[in-house]
Amino acid sequence: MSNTPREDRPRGLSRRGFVLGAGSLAGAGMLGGAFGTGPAWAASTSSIGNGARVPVLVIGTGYGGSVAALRLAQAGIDVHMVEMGQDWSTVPPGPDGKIHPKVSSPDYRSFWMRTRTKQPLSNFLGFPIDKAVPKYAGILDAEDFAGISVYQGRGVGGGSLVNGGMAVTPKRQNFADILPSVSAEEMYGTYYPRANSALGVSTIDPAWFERTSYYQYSRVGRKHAERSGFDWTFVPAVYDWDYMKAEDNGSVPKSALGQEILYGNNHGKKTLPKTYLAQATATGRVTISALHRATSVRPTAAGGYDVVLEQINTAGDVVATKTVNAGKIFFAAGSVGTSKLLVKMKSTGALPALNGEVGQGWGDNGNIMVGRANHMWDATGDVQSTIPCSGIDNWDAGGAFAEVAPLPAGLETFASFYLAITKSPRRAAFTYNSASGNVDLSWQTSWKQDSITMAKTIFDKINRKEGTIYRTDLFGTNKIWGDHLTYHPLGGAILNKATDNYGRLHGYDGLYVIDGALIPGNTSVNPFVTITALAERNIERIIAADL
Ligand code: FAE
Repeated sequence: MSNTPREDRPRGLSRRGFVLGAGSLAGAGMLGGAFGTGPAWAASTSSIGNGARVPVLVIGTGYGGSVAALRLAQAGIDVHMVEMGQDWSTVPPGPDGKIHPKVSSPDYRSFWMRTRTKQPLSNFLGFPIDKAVPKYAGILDAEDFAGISVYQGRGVGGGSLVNGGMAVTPKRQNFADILPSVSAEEMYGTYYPRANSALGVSTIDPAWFERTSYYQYSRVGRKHAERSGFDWTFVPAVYDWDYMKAEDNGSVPKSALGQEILYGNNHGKKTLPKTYLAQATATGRVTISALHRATSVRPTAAGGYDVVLEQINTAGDVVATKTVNAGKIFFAAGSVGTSKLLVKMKSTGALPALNGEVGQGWGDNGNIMVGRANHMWDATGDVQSTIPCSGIDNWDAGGAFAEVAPLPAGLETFASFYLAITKSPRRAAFTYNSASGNVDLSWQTSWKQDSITMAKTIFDKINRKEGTIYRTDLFGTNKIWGDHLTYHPLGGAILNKATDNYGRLHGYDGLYVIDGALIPGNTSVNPFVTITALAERNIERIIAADL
């Protein structure tokens, strides 16, 4: 915390003062069952000691890790979680008096260890909008590989802190393509419902949708989709819709309606620290060490595994290196984090018996972004909710499912903006680079052409029908497609290949993968509900059979 740039800190607000305030808010939030009262949540962060022995270590606190921690704790097993990012419930407010800044004004809190922002939309009206920031353990990592930037959440709660909250269960008819070795009957009968309920998924009130000015952009998106003959559908989310309505009538502080997304939401969103992790820490069996990065795992002669952890400060300096021993380890560092660790451990001889599937099968969920320029009579609104609530489904005919996404610029842009998920067949591999000591990813930027072709099955048709054109000013000068990134990394330790059919890594007893690394590159929709449901399925089996 001491590395927060002084000039960026608010005057008169000490960290201690904030933490006390946060505690009382947390109490109110938990008692009332309201998700609106953020950013206070059940924090139970500690700092694990060098030489500690724990029955179970979970590396990462995103969806997979949080499911594992809760279910293990409920089964009576003590769990320690390590998380390389911060526990945002203990971070002092920034110059705006809030924990998380608006999407329109990123600052040191926004990006993970960068000296310059890397906003997904890099330009506006053709002008570059990125700017210098102090290096800091911010909430969103734009991790650069040779052919793609992979955006990921950093902090206790992982991707739930930064994501758009769209909580989508894939159509059952597509499930065999998504996870071919898993029973659809079990998933749709038991684990998807369990995940949706624990995550607090719900759909917007359609009557309010029709009247609020904050979803005008979505209604314009519907009009254009339907006039071109596409299926338009509401998309469920993990935002507290009652809180959003209260934001609209001005009775509570604005979050989704106040340009908060990507760099954290101060209110309203049901992030993992308010759902799974709150329940997990409430058992008294789960502790979390934030700002601790796992760098190595190797078996010991006495049994279990030695794990090397680097404790870092908010500037990224290593302040302590610790070795802890764990009986069992759950890799839940996300598709990229888990894959990088496993590939490095196999290649450097720490875990040589991992099989050759480790690092394989990585995909970008076919992510591609695009904007369309509307006519003057199709204004999308100078106020826009940051939580998308609708999508255009052309999966069967064109291989694309497009979210009608906000462009919360605070002024009328006359733009319709979309994040499409496409059926991209491309899969990349992670490999260890012994010269640099880094893990590389073989993704090629040109592979996004498949996604562009599929997305065009929707947007070329809409443009023709509406007499409109693509925006060329959002991703550079004269550049239509946002083809340089993904928000949805998946794969690298594929279920039933690198692991058995429940996530047990081949070659070692007591090592498990339980996050997006298990999923073979595509979920046909936004992925976190599927990651959560698969984790629920796997942990149930592992607890029954292995523990
Ligand atoms: P994840 O949530 O990434 O958690 C992994 C955790 O491990 C992170 O907290 C890391 O900091 C931590 N970690 C990594 N390496 C280490 C290490 N070596 N030591 C210690 N800790 C480590 O993994 N999905 C949807 O379904 N709907 C959406 O609307 C949506 N919007 C998105 C918007 C953005 C901007 C982004 C970035 C993602 C979005 N996603 C969305 C994707 C979703 O958040 C993502 O699939 C899940 O968070 C992945 O869950 P995992 O459990 O695999």
